[in-house]
Amino acid sequence: MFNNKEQFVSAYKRKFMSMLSKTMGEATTEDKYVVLASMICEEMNEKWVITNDYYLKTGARQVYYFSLEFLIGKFLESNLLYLGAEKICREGLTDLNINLDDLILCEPDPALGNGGLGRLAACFLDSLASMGLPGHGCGIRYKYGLFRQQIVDGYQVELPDNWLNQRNPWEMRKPEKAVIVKLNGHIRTEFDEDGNPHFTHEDFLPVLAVPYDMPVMGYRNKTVNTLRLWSAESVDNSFDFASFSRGDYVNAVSGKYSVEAISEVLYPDDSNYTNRLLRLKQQYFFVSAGLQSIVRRFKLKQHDHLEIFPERIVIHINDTHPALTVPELMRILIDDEGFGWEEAWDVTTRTIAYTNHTIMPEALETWPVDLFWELLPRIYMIVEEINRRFVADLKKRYPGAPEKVARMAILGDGVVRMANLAVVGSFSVNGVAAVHTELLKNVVMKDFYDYYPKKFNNKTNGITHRRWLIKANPALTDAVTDIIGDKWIRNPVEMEELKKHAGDKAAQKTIFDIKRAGKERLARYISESQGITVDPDSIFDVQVKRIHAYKRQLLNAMHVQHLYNRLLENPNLDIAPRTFIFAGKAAPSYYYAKTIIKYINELSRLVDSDKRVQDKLRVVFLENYNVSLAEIIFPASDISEQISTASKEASGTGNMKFMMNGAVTIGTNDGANIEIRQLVGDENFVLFGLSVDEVLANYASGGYNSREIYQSDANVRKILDQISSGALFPGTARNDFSAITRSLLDYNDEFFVLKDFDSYAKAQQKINDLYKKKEQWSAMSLNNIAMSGHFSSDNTINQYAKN
Ligand code: 26Q
Repeated sequence: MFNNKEQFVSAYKRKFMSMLSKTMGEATTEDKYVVLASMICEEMNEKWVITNDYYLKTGARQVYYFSLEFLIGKFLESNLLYLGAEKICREGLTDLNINLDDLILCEPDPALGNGGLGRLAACFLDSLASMGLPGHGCGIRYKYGLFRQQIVDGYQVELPDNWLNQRNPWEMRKPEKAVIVKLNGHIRTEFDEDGNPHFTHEDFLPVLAVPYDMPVMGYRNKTVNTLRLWSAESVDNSFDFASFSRGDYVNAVSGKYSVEAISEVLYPDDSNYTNRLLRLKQQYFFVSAGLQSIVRRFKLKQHDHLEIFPERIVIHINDTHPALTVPELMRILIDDEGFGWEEAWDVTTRTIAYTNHTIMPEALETWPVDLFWELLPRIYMIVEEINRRFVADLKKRYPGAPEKVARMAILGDGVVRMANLAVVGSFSVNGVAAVHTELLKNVVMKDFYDYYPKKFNNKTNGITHRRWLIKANPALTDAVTDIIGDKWIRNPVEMEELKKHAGDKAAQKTIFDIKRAGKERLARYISESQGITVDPDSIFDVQVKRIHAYKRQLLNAMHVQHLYNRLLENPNLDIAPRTFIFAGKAAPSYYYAKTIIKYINELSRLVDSDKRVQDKLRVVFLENYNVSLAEIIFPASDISEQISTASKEASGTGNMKFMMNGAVTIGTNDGANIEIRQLVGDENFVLFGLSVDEVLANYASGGYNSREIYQSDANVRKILDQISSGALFPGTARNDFSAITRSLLDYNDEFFVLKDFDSYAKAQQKINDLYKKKEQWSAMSLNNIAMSGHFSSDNTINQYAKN
């Protein structure tokens, strides 16, 4: 469409006129952004159509990634990059007196996910498209994404994320592809002459599911895949005319709102399961809509032989949130397509693959039977039958072990166990890092592993090097290409070549200077957005992720307080100046996590206002961590804090983004940290803390008493006493931090913060010493970058595809 600047300028002017009835002078930045974005969409549309057509013709097996979350990040800049059109656009816009960066900034960042699980889905879509593979996303078009976080007086305050109040040029509404999802009501069973049952769903609440398609562009190739997000609308004729004519307008319209509430807002909890009816509605809503549209398209475009469905379609479920895929596909095959049970079960269990993302048993999803049954009467019947048959098989296999059978059942204790449903109904179950998969097999899902050993497998997570390196860090991208050529862009494992240059002084200097420039950029952002000055010559020590007890932001913060204490005791203490950077959101109902945020902010205030330590210590809590902010943070980080209690973090993916941008990890032997350390070697990773086995042994024996550490470790005692007396934090109510001290002392420190404290402090001391040797540090940094290609999500996707 535009091969040069002049063509672009005239196309832009034309598009501007056809979209907006204003002059350029009257246009807002947002207007100008929407015009450019629409041009990019048109550029993609042709490829989009061709891609779909191509997939149809080849009959390739298509994967649909079902996920309640897609944390995709902004589109404009990455689509320009992927098209290779940034230069022409930037220059053309300059001629029109428009600054491309302003347009990029004004795009809202779609926050349709909470954290790791949602961002993983986005990385996978990026890899699928960039590798030219037929893979699409299916989810919900939330009107409100994850809340925006503000910090007021040190506390987190949540604001709505109304990302659709601007026009969204990246989506295409497809009303002709809408489907009906049925909720509530009851099931009438009739028998035909042969005695076969037929089920009719009566008096249900119809919900219209309308798809909005977003193009997912591959990196400089011909592929454009689809992210299909469903929006809930009331069916036109559900408007209650009877109430309306009685003059009860409000009642007539309120039914509409209760239906539309389904796609209103993303639940802001990650891992802490809440049994909210609306959440279950969301799950069924998008699963049913997605499956109906896939089956419909399959019948229409491909074959009427649904028996070969599994040869052409894989449905991948992102955790148990879409586990209703199992009974819903059964329902469609049996009730709508006339399949018998065995046939339908065979098709279903060859179609679905399940990824587990969490180890903590208390976080496994369950739904109370009464609530489930009332909302989804037909689905409940099917779950009951799946359970009945499964339990019968179990009893045959384990005649003398009723407890085992009861544990493995899908229904029990008055709830539906979604993980059990997902395992039974899928052909593959995977964990997201080697250690996580081992824990699934040997601890959390041991019974199932014994029963279905072949189903279980590992797929270590990955991140797209296109967004997290090429887009986020163009300077480093160019440097890598200068040093080893550009083959790594298509085949990221080839970044390993960099290792040969880790000892090279010139390469070390380049890396150091690029990092320094990244830190300046972040420093500028911090000063502009929060009015805080930080020194880009200090070490940037960064922990950014959701706030959680098991992720142990507390350990990091307590260590900062420890450094503060040491500096007061010895003002000449020889430490390299450090800026501790934190960011992350707490679930709104997670009181403990919110307390941690307040504590970090009070530490920040303490350190900031104390002249004695100002040159050496800084603490910043950055507001509203999201994908866009992450893209600025990773290139600016020296140290990556990956300090979860061993065994708790399934994988982690931030750890990989830091590594790819040259940060050195201080971390526990947990999740993918273990694989990072194996790849880069001991000397390029700073390890501390209990191992998985030690943690598990401690839990098993109750062998750890946190009060003993409090008694025996003077450093720890001092920190905790300062926290509970409130002496250091005059701006804080005295009991503000009691949740912290109680968890550590009264509840025996479930996450081993005190137990690991000493080991952590020593590891931090080691980092301090290493950083002073500038060249050695840069060599470590280079080694980390070199091995990071192994964590490209392209590799993960390759393994999924192979299996
Ligand atoms: C469930 C029910 C009700 C409300 C919310 C939820 C819910 C929502 C999100 C439960 C869990 C999540 C998200 C979990 C998550 O992000 N897990 C992370 O997944 C990453 C990708 O695999 C891993 O790297 C992380 O280790 C894991 O914590």
